Amino acid sequence: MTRRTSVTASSAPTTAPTKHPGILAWVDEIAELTAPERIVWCDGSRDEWDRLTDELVEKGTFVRLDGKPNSFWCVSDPDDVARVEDRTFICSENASDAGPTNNWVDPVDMRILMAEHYRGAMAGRTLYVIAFCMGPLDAAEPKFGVQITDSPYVAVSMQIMTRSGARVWDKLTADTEFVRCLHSVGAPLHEGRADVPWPCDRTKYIAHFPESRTIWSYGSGYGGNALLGKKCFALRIASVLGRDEGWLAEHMLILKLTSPQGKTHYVAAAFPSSCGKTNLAMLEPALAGWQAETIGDDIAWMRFGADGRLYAVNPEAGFFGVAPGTGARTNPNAIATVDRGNSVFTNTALTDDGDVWWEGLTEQPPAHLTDWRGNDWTIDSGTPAAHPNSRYCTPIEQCPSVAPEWNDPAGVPISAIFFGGRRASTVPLVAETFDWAHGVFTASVLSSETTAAAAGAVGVVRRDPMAMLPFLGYHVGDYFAHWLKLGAQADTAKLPKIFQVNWFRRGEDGTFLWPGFGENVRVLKWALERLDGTAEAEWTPIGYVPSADALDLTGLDDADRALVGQALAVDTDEWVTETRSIDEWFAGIGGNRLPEELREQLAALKLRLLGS
Ligand code: GTP
Ligand code: SPV
Ligand code: MN
Repeated sequence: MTRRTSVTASSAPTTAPTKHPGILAWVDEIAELTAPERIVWCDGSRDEWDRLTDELVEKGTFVRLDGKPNSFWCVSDPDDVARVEDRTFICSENASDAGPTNNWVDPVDMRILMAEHYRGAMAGRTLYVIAFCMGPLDAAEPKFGVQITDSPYVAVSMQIMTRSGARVWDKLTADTEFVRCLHSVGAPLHEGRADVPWPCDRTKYIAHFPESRTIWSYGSGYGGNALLGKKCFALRIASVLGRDEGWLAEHMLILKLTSPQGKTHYVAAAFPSSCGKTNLAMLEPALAGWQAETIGDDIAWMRFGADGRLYAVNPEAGFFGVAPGTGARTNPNAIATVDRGNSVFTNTALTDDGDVWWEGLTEQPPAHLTDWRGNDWTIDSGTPAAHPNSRYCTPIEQCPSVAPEWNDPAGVPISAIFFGGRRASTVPLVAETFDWAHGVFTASVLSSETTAAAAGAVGVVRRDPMAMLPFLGYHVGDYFAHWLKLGAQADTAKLPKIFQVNWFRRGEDGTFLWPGFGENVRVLKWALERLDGTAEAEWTPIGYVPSADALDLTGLDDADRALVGQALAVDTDEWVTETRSIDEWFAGIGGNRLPEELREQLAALKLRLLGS
């Protein structure tokens, strides 16, 4: 085992910037277990960023880009490109609290199992200690985390994605509560062993201990598995905090919309991974006079305010966005954000002049690229140059469409919530649910085709309730009950209206029926007009859909216009088939934890379908 020392050749801070006894004891304990060569306490400074990125370049993990200031390209191990849902565990004390949608292992067994993997795992490496805060630092009750990691890639990415460093250390008093986030790539550098650009282990565990607010991640360096503030803390652990404290942690974007008349609304939208949140959050409206501003693109924490309205904050400080499909036409705000630099690109392609490229960035690829596997690439290669789940990591403050209130600790009041997925058939472009309970039902049966954001098959339809299937920290039936209860306690008139959307319905030729992206503002406009009671709608068994000419199609291409009717259609036969699959989904949740109200909602839907 390599000896641990507190001396280092670099200028990295090796003395603890905190007197928090819990943090000091925990770091000692983990260092004892994992045996790193040195410990570095991260201060979140520009000096630290420069030191770490220089080290990553020297190691061959990062390539400094010529095309963007202070930006880096890297490729992962080809087997470490996405979240690993089958290796993700909710280790609640009782198996039944993890529910039927999560993998469960007894917490004591898991600790023993993982401790064996962690033993000596950081040999030859640096243990970084990162203090971070999810949400605004001046929130009434800021939510802190401390991540231990042996990955400088993670340390750099956490600087972008969270509020971290000295400003957080300064806030941690001796008794501040924090979520313990332990991460190792699981690749010890024993004496004489050479490092690789992307160390990781074939065996991976992403484990959550909800009762002790602890996360143990082992074996992967990929975003959602390794940047523990994100899905592990801000969704899985936070959903448990929200259950206990009466709020919601959701896989949602937050968007500010201002009409040509100057009326502002904030909306939230939940779509499964790689189904359009970032793009809607940065939308460039196709309708003249509308303004869209970004508050968050992936996670929303929502609680009812003293005035009875539901307020949302973005707990993150950066975007970890899907690169493919992002171009000047589809998402100019994302392109402008990364063009300002200070960004990390993972598993995209590299151009010969030192910039990044991915499918959809430009219509024509450059003549020659280095692909995400590090190989020469030309159009004749027959494989994608960028991995379909390649990502950019970039600060939210650089986004030209960022709303000034993105960092407001009070959050923003939500007028409408949209739930959507990728469905080639059945689900119409938009439908307004009848009320909160029907909206919760609709969200509880949300479904989508799987994407490259998680390892495994792509394109398989599955239920993804509230777009939270992979991110729930507790029993899905209890989660539905929590949603219903919050609505029942609230003032009905102040509850957000709930809508279902589908940008991904396809025609018989297999192409999308709706142009999407900036054109989605037409759907948002109709929804906001429904709040004011000014837009026409038709009753269908699944909710209200826009009447023939209620969607504003001004300026829409004739070819697209011709398909809107098909995109909006609600087909009774398709929905009857859908209810059979919903039957199976509900049956799998188990009778005693599925709220009766949702069972009644399903029965009511079946009756409406029978009568239509
Ligand atoms: P995560 O970061 O994985 O949670 O994903 P996300 O929900 O933020 O998805 P994102 O906005 O990154 O979109 C994923 C993919 O869907 C990208 O390739 C987009 O180009 C594509 N996409 C987004 N919005 C639309 C749309 O309105 N229509 C179509 N056809 N594609 C879209
Ligand atoms: C997702 O998969 O939903 C993401 C990317 O937003 S990750 O942070 O890796 O989970
Ligand atoms: Mn996501």
